[in-house]
Amino acid sequence: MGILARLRAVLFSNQAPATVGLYGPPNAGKTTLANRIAADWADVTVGDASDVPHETQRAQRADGVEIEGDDGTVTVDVVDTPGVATEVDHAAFREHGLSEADAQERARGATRGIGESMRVLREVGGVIYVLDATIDPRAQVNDMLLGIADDQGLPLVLVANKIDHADADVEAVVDAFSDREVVPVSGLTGENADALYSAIAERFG
Ligand SMILES: Nc1nc2c(ncn2[C@@H]2O[C@H](COP(=O)(O)OP(=O)(O)OP(=O)(O)O)[C@@H](O)[C@H]2O)c(=O)[nH]1
Ligand SMILES: [Mg+2]
Repeated sequence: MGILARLRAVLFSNQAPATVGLYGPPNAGKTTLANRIAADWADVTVGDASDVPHETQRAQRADGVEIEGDDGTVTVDVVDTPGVATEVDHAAFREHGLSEADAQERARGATRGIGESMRVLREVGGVIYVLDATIDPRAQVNDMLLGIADDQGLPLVLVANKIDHADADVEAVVDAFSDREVVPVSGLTGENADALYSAIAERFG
């Protein structure tokens, strides 16, 4: 740790940790990534992941997670949030084998979850924005959420997730958000997690 970082750590050691929210569209891998961060640094689990979208329907958290990067350490409260979508189509859940009643219920929970994510966005001190690098990043929901985060002046780490996947196209994410630094990772395998931890420590420290 450099001398400034050490001085800052001593001066602000009693300060409450920043709350950092994982945000993004459904199925981007937020919970998987939150679990990896929490397992690597706090030996805890945050929540359940699923290939059925809108699995997370309430914000869930791991508090006081101390994360070490190349140039410093930061302690953050990590909040995994429900995936945000501009539309919730209950019929899509039927394609995952859910009954009509279960699909309706999941759609209601997903919609409540989006409301919860938007409420929590007003309370966080920083955002880890998670994109699935296997799908086109130019979606309305990304512009909407990134715009709100920018308007609030929130420090943000933009993640291109699922780089272990054969269909991952990190360049498409870099092209779509050329004014931002993109951190490619795999929450599933942990590939490039060190770069993410350095970005977190730098951005939220
Ligand atoms: N190949 C690959 N799959 C991943 C990765 N991260 C997550 N997944 C898969 O993507 C699916 C969605 O993962 P979740 O972690 O539940 O995604 P989420 O963003 O929390 O989804 P919601 O809670 O629905 O918003 C699951 O099938 C995960 O196993 C990754 O880095 N690589
Ligand atoms: Mg989730």
